[in-house]
Amino acid sequence: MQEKKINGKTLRIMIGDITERDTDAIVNAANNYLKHGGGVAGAIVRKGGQIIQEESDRIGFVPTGSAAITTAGSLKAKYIIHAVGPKWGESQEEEKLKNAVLSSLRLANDYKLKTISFPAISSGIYGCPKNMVAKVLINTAAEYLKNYNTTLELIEFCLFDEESFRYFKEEFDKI
Ligand code: AR6
Repeated sequence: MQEKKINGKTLRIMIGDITERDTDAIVNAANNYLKHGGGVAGAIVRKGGQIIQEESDRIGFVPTGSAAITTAGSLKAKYIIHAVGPKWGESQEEEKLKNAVLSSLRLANDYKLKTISFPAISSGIYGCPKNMVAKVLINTAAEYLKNYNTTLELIEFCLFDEESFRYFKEEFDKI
């Protein structure tokens, strides 16, 4: 685990299973229809319960680059923030990814949350290059902490594998 202070707030990178995190919110790497089948989305619903899918179904469509919020069922987190990142090859991937992160952070602030944990959105089934995802996620979070007065005290990136962690660490070290 590695941490940095930005504007008195904490930016953290770590390796772990995001479904185990006890942050106020965990972010899900969702699709436009919030149909949580595979990847981190599938793991969140399998562990947290069908209530997460039922609440998601009531929300319906979420545009790419946006986010929506549900409760977290039986997970330790209080909320799931469902962020929709781009699929690699659909155009303007970096901008959409940045917007998905910013939408998630704004939702967390609206709900007055203090802690949030993100996975490497779009870098699994959606096929975006891990170095691009690391750069956009780390820089968006760092700029947000620097420039906005937010209720958030901790933004964490919970990476599933060593390779993803290395890409995030490379960007984290540049901050
Ligand atoms: N904890 C942390 N990270 C995880 C976990 C976990 N438990 N499980 C996987 N990852 P993906 P996407 C990592 O495919 O690319 C779903 O079907 C994984 O190693 O979950 O945005 C959705 O419903 C990778 O680095 O999300 C969408 O249809 C990262 O999480 C689609 O996949 C993201 O991988 C979204 O694809």
